[in-house]
Amino acid sequence: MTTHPGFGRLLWSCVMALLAIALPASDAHLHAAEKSPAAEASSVPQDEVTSDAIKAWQDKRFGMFIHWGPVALKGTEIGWSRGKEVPAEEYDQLYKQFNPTEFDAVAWAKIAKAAGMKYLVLTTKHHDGFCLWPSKYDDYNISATPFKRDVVGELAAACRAEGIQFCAYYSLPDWRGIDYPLASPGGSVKSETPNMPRHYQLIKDQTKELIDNYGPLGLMWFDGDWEEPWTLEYGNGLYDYLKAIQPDLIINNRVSKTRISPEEQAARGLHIAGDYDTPEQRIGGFDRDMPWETCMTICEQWAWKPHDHLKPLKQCLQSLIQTAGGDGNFLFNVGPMPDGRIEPRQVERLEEMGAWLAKYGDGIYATRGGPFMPGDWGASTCKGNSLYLFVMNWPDVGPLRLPAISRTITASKIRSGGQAVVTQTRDGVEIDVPPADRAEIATVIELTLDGPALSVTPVAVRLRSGSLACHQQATASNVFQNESDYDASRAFDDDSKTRWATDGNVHSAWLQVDFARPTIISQAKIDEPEQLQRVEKFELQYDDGDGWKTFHRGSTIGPQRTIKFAPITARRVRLQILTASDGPTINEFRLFSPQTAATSPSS
Ligand code: FHN
Repeated sequence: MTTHPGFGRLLWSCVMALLAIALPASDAHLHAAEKSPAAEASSVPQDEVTSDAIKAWQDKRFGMFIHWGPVALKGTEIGWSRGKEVPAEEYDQLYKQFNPTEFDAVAWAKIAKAAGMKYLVLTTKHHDGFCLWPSKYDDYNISATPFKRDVVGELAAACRAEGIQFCAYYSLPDWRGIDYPLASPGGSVKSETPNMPRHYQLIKDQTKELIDNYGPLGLMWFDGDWEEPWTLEYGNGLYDYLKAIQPDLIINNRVSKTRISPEEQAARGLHIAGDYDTPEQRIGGFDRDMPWETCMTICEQWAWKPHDHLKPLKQCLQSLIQTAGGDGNFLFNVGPMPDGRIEPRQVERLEEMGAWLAKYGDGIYATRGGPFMPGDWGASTCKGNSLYLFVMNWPDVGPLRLPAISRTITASKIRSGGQAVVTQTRDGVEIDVPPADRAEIATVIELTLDGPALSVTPVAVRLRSGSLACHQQATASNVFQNESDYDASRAFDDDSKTRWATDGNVHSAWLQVDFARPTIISQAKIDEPEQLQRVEKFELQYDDGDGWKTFHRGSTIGPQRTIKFAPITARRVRLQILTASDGPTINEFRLFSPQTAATSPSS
């Protein structure tokens, strides 16, 4: 390569600029959006084409995300490590060493298929500007590497052969760009030759090139909309431009401007283009109206990182189940290595997910979320007259109690082995499974209703623990910055996602509950966050009106600690933390009567 890759594009930009001057305005945009034959031929309204495509995509439920590029040679984050862990000049030369000789597109497609993934999104171009295909609009691409082969083309073909829908991720920012105004995350470094209109034209040219050469694509996954140079007008215009080229192309909301609040959008009467929402590294909220997809990394980093933390199978599958239960798709990311292989341990994790889906995938694919909304308890999905329950946590005592539903349960079966007793009354649905039959990842129970399960109104599920302390008056010696989000009541709300917390450098504290009347208890269950275990020595004390008396002494607590003791009668009970390594914090402090304790599964 005799010229710096960017030089070619600079030259092209100058040529284009001259043409724009020389040609009448009508021809200035040589790639202006012509009505594609598909669009011309289609008599079906665009909205209908889009909604049919989205329905088919939602049925797929589970996809593979791939973040890959020359940065794999450094094992640092794609885009974001440029100019940080890796000096920009060095980062931009990595392509000269990029030679993933082990790259095997068929193997990647087969790995996705074995995992139960039905579509695949590849970072064809990330924020660093490198293109994994031989783009004629930018010579900073795969053909300039020793590897030379068209990664996008090979993977698109392999996906089609395996029945996996091929999709493209494309970054709107190009921090290496000649024309894109920002040359680093957030723009602390600026381009010396900014020209956003020309960059916008490059985006249109390259996305059309991806569709023309590798399409029809399942979806375009745009990213980077949050940066200032990208405007709502650019985004909405790009959406319309691409829909005219491929009407059934699904386009995510990051094509436009996602970080304008709904209130501002309404106040300004803004239209934000995009066919679905994209919550990232978190499970989206239950929503059957706006299609959405959670994207999440199987490790911690999007691009490959040596010895990165790999998520446990339970977390991987429960994230998928909770997402489907919320009516969302789950796009799960792998970062291939510099030699072109996907890390064997990541492949193994995906195979384990595929094995689970082989058994229970009928409760995930082509389902809709609900009607029992996801929560601590688990999640549910529905399809036809079937309602699938994925129970992940059980009450401390007694059966799982679900709210009443409008349809009648005509049959039930436990899919994950063992016995289940399902009882429906006008007050609700009780699910009783012996502790020995409760599955580690999710106990799967299929209910058959007397009509379409989708017709049942979605309802939230509160996992009631049976704790006598639940929602009783709570106080504490210290609360983190006196914030109500962390006050004493959070340890008595039956919600393990909230917690009581104290200020930093607090090394002793108490957490107290007042039953308002003398109450008999014989078991406590204390849940200290696994990642925040700070208690080193504690006591359980009760006040029967005659001062505080200690009835249990311990050292560490940890997650889901169960403590049994001879029945005591008390009006107030407290956890007296005598020593802690730092500000103690407790998710839940539950107290049970001898009756409920007798049936509580041993934890
Ligand atoms: O900056 C990117 C990031 O590198 C990654 O591609 C994720 C994937 O959704 N999107 C952006 C961060 O929101």
